[in-house]
Amino acid sequence: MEFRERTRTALQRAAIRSRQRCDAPPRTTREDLMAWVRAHLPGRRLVIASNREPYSHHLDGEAVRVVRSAGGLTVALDAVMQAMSGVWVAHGSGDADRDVVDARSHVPCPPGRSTYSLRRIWLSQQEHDRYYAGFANSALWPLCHVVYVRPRFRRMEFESYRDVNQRFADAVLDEVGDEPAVVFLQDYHLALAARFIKQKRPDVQVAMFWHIPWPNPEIFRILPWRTEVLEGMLANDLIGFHIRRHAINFLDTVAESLEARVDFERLAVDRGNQRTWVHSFPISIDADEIAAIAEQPETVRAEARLRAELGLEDCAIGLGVDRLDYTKGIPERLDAVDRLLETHPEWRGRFAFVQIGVPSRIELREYRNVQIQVRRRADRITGRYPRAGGPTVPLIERNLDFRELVPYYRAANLCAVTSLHDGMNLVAKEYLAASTDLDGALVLSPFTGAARELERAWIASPYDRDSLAETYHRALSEPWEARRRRMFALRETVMRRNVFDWVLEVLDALVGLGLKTQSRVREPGSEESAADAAEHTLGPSDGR
Ligand code: GDG
Repeated sequence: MEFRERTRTALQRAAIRSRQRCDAPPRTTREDLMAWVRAHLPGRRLVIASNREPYSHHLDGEAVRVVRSAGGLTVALDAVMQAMSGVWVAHGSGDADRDVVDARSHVPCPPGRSTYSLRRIWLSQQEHDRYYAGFANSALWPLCHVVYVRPRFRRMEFESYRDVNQRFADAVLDEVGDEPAVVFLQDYHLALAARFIKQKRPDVQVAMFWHIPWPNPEIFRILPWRTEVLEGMLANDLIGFHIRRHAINFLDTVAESLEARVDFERLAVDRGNQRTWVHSFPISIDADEIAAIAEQPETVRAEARLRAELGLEDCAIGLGVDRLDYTKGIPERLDAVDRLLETHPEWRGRFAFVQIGVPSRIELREYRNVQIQVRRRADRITGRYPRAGGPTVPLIERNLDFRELVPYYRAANLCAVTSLHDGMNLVAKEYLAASTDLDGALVLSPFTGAARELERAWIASPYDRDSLAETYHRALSEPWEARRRRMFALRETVMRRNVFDWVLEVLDALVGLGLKTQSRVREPGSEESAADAAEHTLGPSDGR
């Protein structure tokens, strides 16, 4: 490219960047969220529970190293906890986790600042195998994702899941004491916890967010313990899903499985004494932070370095970033790369597809199979369509630090998110946030929650190899002006609503809906015992 042309493009891109920053309406900042929490939840304990801990401790020779769990969700919840000085209950999974806790398994967080407490739950290997690898990831995960991996239902795994949920609930109750409290449960690992919490403390407000899809009732019906799982979930005051379709699927499932009044207008379930609101809150990311990282000089340098290392200087770059999970459609994505190079020889030697595949749940056979399939395809494509600079499909099979990941987002001319089914998919949003120069293209599966918001992405089904390959070609060939307009619109969506908005919306709904819901449970310690209250909660519908 000529010098003048390059300068013109650089100036144009700088202008776009500043315009996009100024035009975007104000969104919630970390400080706004902290202020909101202090103003709206005063005097209440806030307890968050999730399987994964926000910080883990690891042995590093003689020393202990703290690792912050990656991802926007942890960042946002970390900010809420800091504002509230609350307690985060999670499974202690680091090999030095036990060495740093006090007698009650507490460790102050964040490291060095100590504004809240992390309470660790200890699981034996057998509990972990049965609760986590077993019922959560071999039954609920495939059941909810509908990707034709047969769920495995084993009674002892479900029983262990129930026991571990009880342990989480006990830890939450212990932290809450006799105080008024708000509890926010994360994900499909904790479907039964709300019920155990409410049995003892019916007055505590409990919300749960289900980060993965919810299937239709026909599919959910095969779960042998469906009634117990649904009853457990309906002990929550609020259940959040990413998209309305999953909320409706959940309501349909309840309507078909239990005696309950399901209100499709208000999106709520009444059962005994309990009302559960079932709403959608699409999660997002800390887009400003990611955009800022993408613009830092060290990120720009890292991008140049990775181009040189992988021999990508004169090459269009495709990118995939995922945990190696069968729901993410990685073999399907690579098969379409193969087809692209077969049907469009002009891309041979001029296109490389970098796949970052973080090993995940490796104790399960299905996950090891994904790894094998992906490696085979990467080798096959590189063998068939070799490239002078390096492999045609470089495969990076390790967990990168987030700052190492952003240069890949920056470098990619195309990012392929081809999930067979996905609650949301944050990679799609992170790629857009990091593409500050608007020089990119997002190819997105219609089976992701993200596709509901990102309608101007290149939507293509991972089940249709030919059309996915053709979509890669069209996305890579789109003229710059059209490409820029498309990316501008997509990026605007991501910049408008961030992960702090998401947390605030969930907590605000919990507080607000609590005001709307007629109180039918008594305060603890009143005449009605906790056991009575629990019976109301679980009893048959009173026909309202
Ligand atoms: C569930 C739902 C929903 C990936 N590689 C590396 C790395 N990552 C980070 C990405 C991104 C996250 O992992 C993956 O995002 P997904 O949205 O695909 O997440 P799932 O793990 O499937 O999670 C999903 C999500 O919950 C949130 O509600 O969107 O639908 O399945 O943030 O950046 N991060 C780092 N190094 C890597 O190598 N640091």
